[in-house]
Amino acid sequence: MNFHNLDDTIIALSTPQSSSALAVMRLSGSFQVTDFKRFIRFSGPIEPRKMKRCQILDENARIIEDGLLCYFPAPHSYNGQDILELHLHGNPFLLSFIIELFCQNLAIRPARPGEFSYRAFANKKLAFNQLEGLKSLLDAQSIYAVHQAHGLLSGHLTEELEKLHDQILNHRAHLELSIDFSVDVGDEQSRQLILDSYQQVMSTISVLNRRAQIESHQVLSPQIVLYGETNSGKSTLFNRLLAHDRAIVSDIAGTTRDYLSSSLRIERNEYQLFDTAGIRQTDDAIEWAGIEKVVGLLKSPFCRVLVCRADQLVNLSSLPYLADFPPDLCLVTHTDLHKLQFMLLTEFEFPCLDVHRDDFISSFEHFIHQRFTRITSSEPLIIERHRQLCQKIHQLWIDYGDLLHEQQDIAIIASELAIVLDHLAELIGNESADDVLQHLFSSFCIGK
Ligand SMILES: Nc1nc2c(ncn2[C@@H]2O[C@H](COP(=O)(O)OP(=O)(O)O)[C@@H](O)[C@H]2O)c(=O)[nH]1
Ligand SMILES: [Mg+2]
Repeated sequence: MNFHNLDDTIIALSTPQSSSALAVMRLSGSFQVTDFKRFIRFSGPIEPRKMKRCQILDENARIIEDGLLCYFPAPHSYNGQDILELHLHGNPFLLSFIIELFCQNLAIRPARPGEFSYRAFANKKLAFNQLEGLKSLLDAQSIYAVHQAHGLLSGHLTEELEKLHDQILNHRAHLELSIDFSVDVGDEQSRQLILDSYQQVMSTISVLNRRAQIESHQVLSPQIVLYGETNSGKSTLFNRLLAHDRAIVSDIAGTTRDYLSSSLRIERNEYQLFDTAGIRQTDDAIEWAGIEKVVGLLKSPFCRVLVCRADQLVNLSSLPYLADFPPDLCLVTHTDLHKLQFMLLTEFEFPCLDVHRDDFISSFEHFIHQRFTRITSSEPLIIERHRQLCQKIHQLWIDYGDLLHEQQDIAIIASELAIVLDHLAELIGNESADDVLQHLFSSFCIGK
């Protein structure tokens, strides 16, 4: 890691560097609060984890700030070191001044991004998965993400993975037993034990693999993309769903070129709703660039919503892009002009909603919410690194199973098993490679 000595005393603002009523500054290292008495004044003894009034003094012992301090002595602190929190007024100028003052006059240096938490990791206060949970909690944009982040923080995933690790060790024990004592136990019986324990591990890994199939952005920042022919009524619907005139509506085909997006809140979840350029053959380079962007958006959104005029439903199957981008829902427009043929709707594999029905908005919201609930009920993994490793372990376990069934040489089988265990150790994360650690901590803010 690129952090300096873990024993240095570091300082940083834990709250944003902007005007606010209050701000929290934190110091971490190995110290007594009295070490800073020239600049931090207080009276009487300090009780750990209790707020106490204090004044901050400058080099000439003039009071420059009046606030509260709270001392968390090692090892019972967030990161296992001595931590001092200063609760001050949120004046960015004054806060920078205080940090500079301390760094110039005391053996203190500014913290790097994520350095407080890195120390928690180094002191085994937080496992790597928990740190990833902490990061997701700081970034969470949906209540689902908040719950998942708390699950990671409280170590649920780590527990599950450790159980899987035990299952694999149990399987390995059967394997070793069969090598050592197969004559006693009986070849058939010991082989059955190996295959049974293999299957047991397989069912745990399969659950994880299913959870790893859903791309995390689908539940962290779910996108609803309106797409379809020009003049089908996408922009009209976009405005109607947002309840304000955001997009230009016109009967001139090709009006929407660059896509528009806006937040849409449905039942405590925030979605990004996209209005896009109509998909058609065109010689206009700018319109074509817009269409290429639509294709990008349609690759894996949370929900593809096709917008189609009632009189064009009969030709729906001839639309070339539907094979690559099948809709999850179709909104049928212009039903005020053209009668909707209900028989036609039964031919489609996706549900259709008539936008001129009185209950259209509530039906649409219900559909979206149900879909979100269904996807999240399988508890998709929200960290990309976890998804990739789970998929990899699943594949490795299948390959390992082939070797077992083929009754390959035991040395080959054992080395394949060791590879699976290595990947699992990486997923649990306690022995993560330096570059993985570096990546995570550099994405933390300063002061975390
Ligand atoms: N009669 C009727 N006109 C509509 C309906 N939806 C949209 N329009 C009109 O169709 C034209 C194209 O609509 P627009 O929303 O810009 O389509 P887009 O190209 O898909 O974004 C505009 O003149 C709209 O007023 C509808 O359901 N019924
Ligand atoms: Mg439009």
